[in-house]
Amino acid sequence: MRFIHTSDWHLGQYFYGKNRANEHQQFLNWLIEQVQTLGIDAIIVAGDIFDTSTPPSYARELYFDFIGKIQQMNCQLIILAGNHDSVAMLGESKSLLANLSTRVITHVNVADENSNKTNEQVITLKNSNKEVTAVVCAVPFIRPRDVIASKAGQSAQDKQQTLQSAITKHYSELYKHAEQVALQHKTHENQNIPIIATGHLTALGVSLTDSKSDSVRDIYIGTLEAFSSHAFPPADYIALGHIHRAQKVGGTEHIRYSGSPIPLSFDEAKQQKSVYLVEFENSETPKISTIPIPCFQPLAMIKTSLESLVSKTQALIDSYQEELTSERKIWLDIEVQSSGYLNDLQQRIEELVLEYPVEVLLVRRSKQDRQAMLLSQGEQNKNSLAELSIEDVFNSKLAQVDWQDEDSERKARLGQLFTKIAEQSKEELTKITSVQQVNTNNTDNSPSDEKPNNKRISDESVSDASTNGARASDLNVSIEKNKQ
Ligand SMILES: [Mn+2]
Repeated sequence: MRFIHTSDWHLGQYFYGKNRANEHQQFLNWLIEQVQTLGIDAIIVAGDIFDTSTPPSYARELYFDFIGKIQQMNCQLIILAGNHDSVAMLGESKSLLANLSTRVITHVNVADENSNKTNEQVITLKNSNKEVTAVVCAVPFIRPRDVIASKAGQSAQDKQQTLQSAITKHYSELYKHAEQVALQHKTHENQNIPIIATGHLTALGVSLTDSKSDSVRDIYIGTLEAFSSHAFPPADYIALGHIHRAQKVGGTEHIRYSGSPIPLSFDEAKQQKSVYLVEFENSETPKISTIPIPCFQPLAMIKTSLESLVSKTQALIDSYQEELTSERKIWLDIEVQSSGYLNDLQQRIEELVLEYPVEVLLVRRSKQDRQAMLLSQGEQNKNSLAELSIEDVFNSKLAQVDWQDEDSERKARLGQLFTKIAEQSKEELTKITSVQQVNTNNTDNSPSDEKPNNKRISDESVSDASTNGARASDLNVSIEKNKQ
């Protein structure tokens, strides 16, 4: 019995204005080749099949095409939902796919002693003679509400404890069930039917850099940061997903993250992506090997000053073993140091590397640069806060955040919401001012020479509002620009 463990495909990922369709297509073709050449009986995908809950059509097409091809090869497929997947979206084709040797598990069903509810998550893998060769405890991403009823007044630590025990309990019940199934299918005394478990979570022992990678979204915020690997049942292999760098967990051999097949953020650029080939012969200890996945799209990060950008780009290209062409360019994330306050930074950089087989996807200022810029802005602002519009102030607050490209929508929305609130407040203010003015006019018995004074106040507020309005629309324009 041999199966491939993979996870975190993130089909449909939108990446700084690019999509990953080409890379994903090549990966899936490659995976089909492995199934063919290595005689694979099953593939386990441990969550995050899609990048979002509403993946684009091309991503769904990749998924269904792949399933169609795999099914023709007598290979079973187990698909687990991850935290990025939508239970509803993955679930809608579940019954259809069950007819194509594909089992899709979207959410956990907490065991009810009197029902067979856990059955769905206990899956048997069979060989071509229809004999059971392994039993899988198929556990997808566990949403806390699926396993625990939240209790009011619980401290964060209590909640963490409750969730840890609820997940442990779920695994242990499934495992017991799997043991029974394995026993039932034993054809002779010495046969060992291995039990495999899956999961989509952060296990204790995963490095902080891996769990805080740009593309790994936090799960269980504030409740359970990491699941203790000792709490897993004694399965013969545990196929995990969620962390994008391939690794063994907690000093064990048999608990592993396969990692994602393609780098999903620039901080994963240097990782050799792979899948695991897990083989059970007649022993309970599997033989595990790493199958490296070819790089379908090179990504790189360059930290540089504007002056050494060209030489660093050249060095990067020189270090590149494979052929780069106008079709095959390196996607770049450039972090610029000491670039002053250039507004046209992105444009300058693009002009500098125009001749090279690279494509600049992301330009960032170094942290020190951003801080220095804010400091000097702060100095200027100290003297002139009175001259700033509220939009200027909000804008400088936005500038303090290290926005990634995928945040651009959020940033734009924040800007829009702020503008809306600001407009509303200004309207309120104008109303109050005019009411005050009317009141003053009505009750005012003062000589007429003081009237212009009132008028002056009201004019000021009107002209202020229009100036601010103009600046607010500037803000929108600059946000729109950032969106590109
Ligand atoms: Mn993921």
